[in-house]
Amino acid sequence: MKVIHTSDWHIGQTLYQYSRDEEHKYFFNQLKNIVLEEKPDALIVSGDIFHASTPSVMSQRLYYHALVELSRLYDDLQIIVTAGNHDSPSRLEAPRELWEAFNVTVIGNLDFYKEVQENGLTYDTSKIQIPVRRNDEVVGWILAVPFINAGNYPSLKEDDCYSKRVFSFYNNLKYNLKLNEQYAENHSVISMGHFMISGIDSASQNKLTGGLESVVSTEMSAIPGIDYWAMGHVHHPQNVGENIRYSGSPFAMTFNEIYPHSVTVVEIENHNVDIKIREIEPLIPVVDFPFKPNSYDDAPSKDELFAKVVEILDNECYVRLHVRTDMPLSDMDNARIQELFDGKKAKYCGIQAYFPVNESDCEEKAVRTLDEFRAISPYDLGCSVYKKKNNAEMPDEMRALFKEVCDEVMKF
Ligand SMILES: [Mn+2]
Repeated sequence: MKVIHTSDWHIGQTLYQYSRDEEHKYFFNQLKNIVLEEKPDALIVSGDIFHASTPSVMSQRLYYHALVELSRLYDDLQIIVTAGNHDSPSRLEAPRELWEAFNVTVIGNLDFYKEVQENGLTYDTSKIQIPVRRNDEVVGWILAVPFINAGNYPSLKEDDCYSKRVFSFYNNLKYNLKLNEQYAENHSVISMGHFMISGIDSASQNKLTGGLESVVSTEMSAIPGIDYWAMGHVHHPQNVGENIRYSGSPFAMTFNEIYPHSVTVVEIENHNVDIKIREIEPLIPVVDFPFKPNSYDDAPSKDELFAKVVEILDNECYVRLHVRTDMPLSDMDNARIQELFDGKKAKYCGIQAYFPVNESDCEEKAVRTLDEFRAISPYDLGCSVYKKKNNAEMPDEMRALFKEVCDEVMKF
C-alpha cells in the first residue's frame, strides 16, 4: 500500500490580516503533481483542514475545488480526510455522502455513545475502518481517527491517564480490525491521529498546536500490527519514534514555523515501511529580518535596520522586523516603517523590539509563593508587565485610565 500523508492545511488562515488563499492554491497544485508522480493508493489528510470551525465561503470553495481536482487525477485514488481540533466535526462531515461519489471519505467524528459493545468499544468501528483497494482487492486499511476531545476517549478504568486511554482506544481499534471479515494478516495498516505526542521537537511548539495533553510514543509503538501512524496537529514535520510521523503543515502558518515543509510518501510492503519526504515550495516565504536575534546585544539598531530594510522591500515575502532599542518605538517610528512598506511587494508583519536587561527584570524573575502572588493587585501587575514590555513606566494618562478600569472591575 502506498499513501501520501499530509495534514494541518489550515485553509482560511490569515497572517497579520493577509489572506493565504493563493498559497493554498499553490500548495494544491504541487500536491496534484506529487500525487501524479507517486501514484499512491490513497491520499490521507490528518486533520485541521480549515483554520476556523466556521470557514468562510471562499475557504470552503477552495477546499471543495482542491479535493474534487485531486479525486479526478485517476480512478483508483482514494482520499481520506479527518477532522482536527480546528475543524467543526459535524460541518466537515455534512457532505459525507456526496463525497463518497468522489471516492473521498470524510470522518468528522466517531459516532460515540452507542451502547458498549464487545471489547469495551462504545462506537461503530466500521465507520473508521477504511479498506484501501488496488484493482478491487483490499491491500490495506486506514484507521481514520479524527481529533477526539480528551474527555471523550472511552475510559476503561476510572484512574486511567490520558495517554493510557488513548493507548487502549487504539489497541481496541486494532483488535477490532482483526475481526473484520475482509482483514488479512498481510494487509498494511495505517492509523491516523490528531494529538500531541510527548518528546516532540520543541521548535514546533506554537499557538496552533493547542492542548496540554500528550501521549507517550512508546505506548503507541507497543500496539501490535500498526505499520505507520499518520499524525496531524504538530506543524513541524518529524518522526516521533519508529514509523510514527507528523507530516507537518504544507507551509509556515506563523513566524514560529520557518523551516522546510513537506508531505510524506509512505510505502508499506509486507509490513516494511519506506518513508520519503517531498518538500513543498512556499509561494511567499516567511522571513525574520534581518534575522531573529537572541538578545538585545545581538539585535540591529534602529539606524542599521532602516538602512538594511530597503534590501527586502521588493521581495514577495512576509517580514517581521527585529530591532534593538532603549525606548518603546514611537508612533513616528511605526509610521516611518509603514511608509517604507507601502506599495511594496514585501508584506509587513510587525516589529519585535529588544530592550536592555535591567535590574528590575531580574527582580521580576524572583520566585513568588502563591500567597505572595495573590497579594499583588491587578493594577500593580499590569503596571509591571507594561514596564517589562516597554522598558519604561506606564505614562500617567494611561495609568489613570488603567486604574479606573481596574477599580471598576474589582467592584464585582
Ligand atoms: Mn494544526
